[in-house]
Amino acid sequence: MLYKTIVIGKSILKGVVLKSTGSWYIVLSEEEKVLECRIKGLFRTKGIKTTNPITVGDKVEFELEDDGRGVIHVIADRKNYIIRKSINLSKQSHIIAANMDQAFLIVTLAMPRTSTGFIDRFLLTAEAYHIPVSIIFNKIDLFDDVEVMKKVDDFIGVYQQIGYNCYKVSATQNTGIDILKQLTKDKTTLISGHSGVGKSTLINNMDSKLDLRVGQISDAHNKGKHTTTFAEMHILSYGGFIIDTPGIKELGLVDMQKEEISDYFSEMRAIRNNCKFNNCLHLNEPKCAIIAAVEVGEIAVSRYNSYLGIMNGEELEITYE
Ligand SMILES: Nc1nc2c(ncn2[C@@H]2O[C@H](COP(=O)(O)OP(=O)(O)O)[C@@H](O)[C@H]2O)c(=O)[nH]1
Ligand SMILES: [Mg+2]
Ligand SMILES: [Zn+2]
Repeated sequence: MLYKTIVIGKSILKGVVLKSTGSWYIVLSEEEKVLECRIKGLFRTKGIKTTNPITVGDKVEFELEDDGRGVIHVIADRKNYIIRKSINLSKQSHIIAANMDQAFLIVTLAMPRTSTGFIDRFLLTAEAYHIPVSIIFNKIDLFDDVEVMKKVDDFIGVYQQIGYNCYKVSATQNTGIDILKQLTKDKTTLISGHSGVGKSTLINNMDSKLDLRVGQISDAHNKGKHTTTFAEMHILSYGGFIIDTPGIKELGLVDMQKEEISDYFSEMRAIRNNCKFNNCLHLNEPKCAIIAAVEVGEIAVSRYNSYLGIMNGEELEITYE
């Protein structure tokens, strides 16, 4: 009698990466099990040198090993991703997260103050990656004075006017949290913003099942203490995912030409065809529609200054972190 060796094919499972801990990845399988996985083979991201082959939000296929852990062998094409430039000279980028439906930029106008330069760079990056952004102004409880609130509203008005949805919230007073729950339900949402703006506090309030570590702001320098180091995707108990990011110093732009930059400022994109020269960089060219719009107040001076800063290749100075 002939015996054949029967190899039982291991079943292929699908899941999404919740967290990376260096060589291990925490994956949520379609069966809603949280598993540890490692990778097999080389994975490269086209066009950029990255320090991490797999990122939070990646959709993967894996096989289960006998010890109950998985081996990832396929990463699905990414719908989008967002990167952070490396701080050293290796020119490598770190992919922060992939496959987002939207991003929330959490902004505070005090404790710590988020600069327009930072906001505008974030918006530019998100535009370039086609990620819709809502701007969440947190800590509005700090502005109980009518005069001060008027300044806050003027600031917000700049972004509303150019088409960004803006929300005023207070994580500590539970103001505006319900709308954030509605917006995030059944979506994958990247939460970004400097350390100390209240990202973790907000996420904890949106879903009481979550218990993220909340840092402290040191009174001495209004400094946001760095308590989160890696991006992590949290499962919302009411449906959807939240990606909490470390305090991002600056998002990296991949391969953006100077001529393209005004395309990612939505209010500039709308009128740039009215410039006299079709290769106008809107710096000091004659009959530039964008400079004219800044002069009559149709484009905010702060936005144009951010544009100039980016065109001049200025590194954004962030005084906290
Ligand atoms: N006044 C005020 N403080 C807040 C609010 N949200 C968060 N904080 C405080 O800001 C600090 C930083 O919060 P955290 O959630 O750790 O910020 P993260 O670094 O962005 O995650 C903590 O001391 C929070 O209690 C808010 O709406 N109002
Ligand atoms: Mg945090
Ligand atoms: Zn122009």
